[in-house]
Amino acid sequence: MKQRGATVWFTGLSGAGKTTIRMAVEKVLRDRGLNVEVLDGDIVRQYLTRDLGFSKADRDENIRRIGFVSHLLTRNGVIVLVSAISPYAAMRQEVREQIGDFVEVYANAPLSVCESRDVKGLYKKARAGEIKQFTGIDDPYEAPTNPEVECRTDLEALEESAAKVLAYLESKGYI
Ligand code: GGZ
Repeated sequence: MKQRGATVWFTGLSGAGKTTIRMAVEKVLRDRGLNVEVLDGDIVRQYLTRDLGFSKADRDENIRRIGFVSHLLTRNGVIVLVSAISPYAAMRQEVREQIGDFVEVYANAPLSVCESRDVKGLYKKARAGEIKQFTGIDDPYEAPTNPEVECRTDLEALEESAAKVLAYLESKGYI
């Protein structure tokens, strides 16, 4: 039987754990032999959306392109794992409607925690004014109000977060 596709869309602040959970989920899905593809914001921005910056218009365009590719893959039976800050609720809604089989995962950690992790030193630069329009510092993040899965990455272990996502996908028959 042909695999049923879905897009699992990880949204959240920089450093909230989107990519980390995505990688844990990805490993399980690949181990099960499923068709998986990954669209990760910082990689996509080196290729598909290389021309874009971080204004609202550019972020919207970034999400629109990621959404379009996700739509094509999803309808061909791929499990697509997207991680992008995707700060605007209206754009997330737009891609949700386009894709249909859409699972929103909110990687939720307080800004103070994301900032203290500061894996790439970007928050420090944003606070120093060296990076402008940094999400959570001087640019908005509209938190999901009704995500399919919410992972409190400051409170729960990575395994717990990944298990929640997998359990949801199983409950819907995607995997
Ligand atoms: C937010 C920025 C910015 C600004 C560079 N604001 O944690 P990271 O480093 O690896 O991931 C972030 C990535 C954000 O790209 P997205 O495509 O996910 O953003 S959006 O969905 O809003 O289009 C961060 C880095 O790029 N980065 N400048 N100003 N994050």
